[in-house]
Amino acid sequence: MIKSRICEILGIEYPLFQGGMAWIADASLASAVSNAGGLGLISSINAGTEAVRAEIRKCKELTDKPFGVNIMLQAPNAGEIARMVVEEGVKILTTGAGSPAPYMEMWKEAGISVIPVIASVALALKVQALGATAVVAEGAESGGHVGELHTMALVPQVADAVDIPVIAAGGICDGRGAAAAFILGADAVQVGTRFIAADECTVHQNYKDRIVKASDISTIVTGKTLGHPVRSLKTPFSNTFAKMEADPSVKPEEILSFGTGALRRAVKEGDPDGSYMAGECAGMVKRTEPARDIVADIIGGAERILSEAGSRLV
Ligand code: TUI
Repeated sequence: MIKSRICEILGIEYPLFQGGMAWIADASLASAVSNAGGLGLISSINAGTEAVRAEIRKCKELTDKPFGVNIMLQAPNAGEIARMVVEEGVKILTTGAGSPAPYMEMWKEAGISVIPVIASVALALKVQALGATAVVAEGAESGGHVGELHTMALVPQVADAVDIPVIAAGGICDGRGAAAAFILGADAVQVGTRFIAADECTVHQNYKDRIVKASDISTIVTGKTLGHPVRSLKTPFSNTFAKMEADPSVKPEEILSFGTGALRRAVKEGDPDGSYMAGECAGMVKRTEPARDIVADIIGGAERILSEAGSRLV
């Protein structure tokens, strides 16, 4: 099976991260992915700092393999979470939606491997200089908060610019995407959307159903006018959100307050008027299945494709 330098650095079997999806990535999903040989990640976006602490403790019970926490840096409790993960002895962190600079010294002193999610070469270079262990280069095909560049152009430019390992994210869902990412210079891949359909993912069944039913054109990016572009499934919610953005008489605060709590309602209640964040590859997710099968399909598929690539192309 495929391995790369990141496997040795983090003590994982396969170069596959599970995205630390807000409200979605909990101990159940993260431990299942870690037990399958990938890197499971718990999201810091949950019902407060103590709820995240509880997920970390639960994950320690459910797996003896490495796992990490994704810290959403724009959250109001980001500082509190940053200290809590040190108290809990978390050894691997990814960060998203901002620069982790304010916390790097504290985390490095605690011996934590810090892997920021970045969407540009400039931030990749900055975090490398600050001592990041690796970077996740996340293209705008991904779900949730997105940058401007897409995976195909972002990953090779980041791989050329930094010496530390690069984990490719955005639009990767199966062995084909993973093989492509490795060829672009990535040392590993991060997959989010497909893991929403994992049996061990605890989201409401309506969320899973929507992912499995999605097509290639089922997602939309809203929030650009607010400076917070977010990719989600097209729903009555995203439709109204986009209409509010296009209407000059609607104030930004009104739009923000309309969006507040919408992701949590989708994840926990399956609310048809919620926000179903998902990446462009939702259309490729055909079924629910155990996390172990998803890991095996992506890694096994990439290995097969890479070994056959030479003969296919002559
Ligand atoms: O963070 C993500 N994806 C997310 S966070 C999230 S939570 C949320 N909830 C409700 C509404 C909106 C969001 C859902 N999805 N991905 C990692 C990521 N980070 N993508 C892009 C970036 C990024 C962008 C700009 C990282 C750094 C950056 O630069 C900031 C700087 O200071 O230079």
